Amino acid sequence: MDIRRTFSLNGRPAKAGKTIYWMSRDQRAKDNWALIYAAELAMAADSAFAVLFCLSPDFPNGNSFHYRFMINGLKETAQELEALNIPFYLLIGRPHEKIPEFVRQHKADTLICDFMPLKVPMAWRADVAAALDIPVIEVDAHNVVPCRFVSQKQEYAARTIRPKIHRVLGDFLTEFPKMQKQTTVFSENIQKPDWARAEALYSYSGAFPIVSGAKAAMETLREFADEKLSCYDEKRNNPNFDAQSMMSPYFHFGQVAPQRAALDVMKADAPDEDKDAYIEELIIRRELSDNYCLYNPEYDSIDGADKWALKTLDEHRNDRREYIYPYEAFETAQTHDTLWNAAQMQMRLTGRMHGYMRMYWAKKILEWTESPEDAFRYALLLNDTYALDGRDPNGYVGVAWSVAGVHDRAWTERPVYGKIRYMNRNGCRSKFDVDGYIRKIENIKKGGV
Ligand code: FO1
Repeated sequence: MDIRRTFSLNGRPAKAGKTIYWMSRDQRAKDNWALIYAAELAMAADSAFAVLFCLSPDFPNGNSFHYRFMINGLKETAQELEALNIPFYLLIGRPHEKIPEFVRQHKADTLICDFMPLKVPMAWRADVAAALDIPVIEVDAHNVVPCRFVSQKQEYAARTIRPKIHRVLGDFLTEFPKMQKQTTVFSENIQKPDWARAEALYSYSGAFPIVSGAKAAMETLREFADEKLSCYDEKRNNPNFDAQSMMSPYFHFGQVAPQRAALDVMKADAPDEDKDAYIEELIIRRELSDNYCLYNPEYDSIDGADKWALKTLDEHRNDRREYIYPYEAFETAQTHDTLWNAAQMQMRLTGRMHGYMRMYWAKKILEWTESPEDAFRYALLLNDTYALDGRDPNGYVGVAWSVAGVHDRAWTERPVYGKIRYMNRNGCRSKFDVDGYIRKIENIKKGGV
């Protein structure tokens, strides 16, 4: 495994020997660089390795819908690992309370964790690293080009990070080694995960819009690469074609590696412009989001935006708003705009919203709230609460781009928006059949297909 993916969280270099991989963001057995590295460190010392997952109650804005989707996927991963004789332990509680004790009890020589540049997961990792006197090594198993390696500062826009990624893409966009069955024994008594207890913590009786787990993720990827990729570039902005890969919830829970998607898309039988358009979204845009969250401590607030954007929004703070809605009106899709309401209903009913509609949806919140600060908070909370792929760097950057021009440029000045890029219903009409989209969501609402 390329050690440029690794970063020591407590200054101690990795040590071959008994290894534990604390799985968190990348919740899969296949194509997982953190797991691959744990195996390498163990095998280098003829020792053993195991995986542990800590089910923590305090993931920001996580609710039972998200937790149960995640647990369903974890059960499948645990089975895959056990089939490879790799023990999977499920701890329930806060990571800094549970993990150091577990690691000491099993006398591990190194703890591996994966990379997630959000404040709470980063704090979990920092606390655990500080509590242990063995190496705690972070492996970026999510980005094709490791986030800490590709740039050591906040990048201004896609155009500034793109060359840095493309320069080394060949080094990192490689095939994954296949996990071998483990022959050494990690521990005599492996307590099985208590899934019943885990599920009892998050009661949810609703349906899931998509099936959770690595198998379903790979099927969705194959279907996308075989059937939808070849109209991706032309149709990706049209919410009536779900050409947009339905992969984002699977990426968020790490049930498939974005790198696997890139490899499969490159091999697919489709025109180059469709492949390039998808790779741009998948690698450049997604890795730009991790870069923003890693290097901008205010990624979750409008204050993280660029000065030009904050200035222009401030200058238009007192412009008359034609409509002003409280959070609840947005949450229950009760605005005057049937298109906006359809987008919000799509997110509530299916846990996802089409990429193009997300931009329109967030920009209208800017237009129909008292202040840009309210707009930012409302959009983020709605996305984190209802989107299956919420609570993710991509979600934070999506809101920051739409409401506060992050990674975007200044546009013609206008009321309320100032120089923030404007979008309106006519713009949507020019892109797709708005009435068809509204009907489609109405149909889902009535319990139709
Ligand atoms: N990751 C965990 O390691 N433990 C959790 O309990 C946990 C809950 C959770 C709930 C909602 C959600 O969207 C994600 C959640 N995650 C959890 C994973 C999360 O996606 C992050 O990628 C990782 O926590 C980052 O380390």
